[in-house]
Amino acid sequence: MKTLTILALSLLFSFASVPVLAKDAASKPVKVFFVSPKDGAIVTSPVKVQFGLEGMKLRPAGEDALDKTSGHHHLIVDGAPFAKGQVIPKDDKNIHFGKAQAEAEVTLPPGKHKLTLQFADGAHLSYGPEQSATIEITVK
Ligand SMILES: [Cu+2]
Repeated sequence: MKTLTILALSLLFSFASVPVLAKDAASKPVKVFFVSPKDGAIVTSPVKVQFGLEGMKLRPAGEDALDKTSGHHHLIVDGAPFAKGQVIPKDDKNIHFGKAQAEAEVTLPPGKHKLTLQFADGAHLSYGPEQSATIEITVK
């Protein structure tokens, strides 16, 4: 009888946990990365840059500024990732892709450059270094 009760309870718990498990499986861990160019690549300007994203939704800036499951890409030229919650400035070195673009052509002077891809929310607040990627390329 005791065994049956335990069996019934474990069955109950396994069913109860199904929706939670299904939800976890659906939400992939967040990954921000460069599809191209590859780290260390030697390229010519303008450089075609392709942005990779997993576990977050790509969405135009301002659409839902408070949503923390979506955002847009930022390309930081010769800089560093922004701390979580920091507003990403908008200038020649901090390029926003507020139309939810997943690629861009970037004009860069010859030499070595550090490119950082930084994901941020609809209000341009950085999701922090854990949602960024940095590569070094050489422009011929
Ligand atoms: Cu932005």
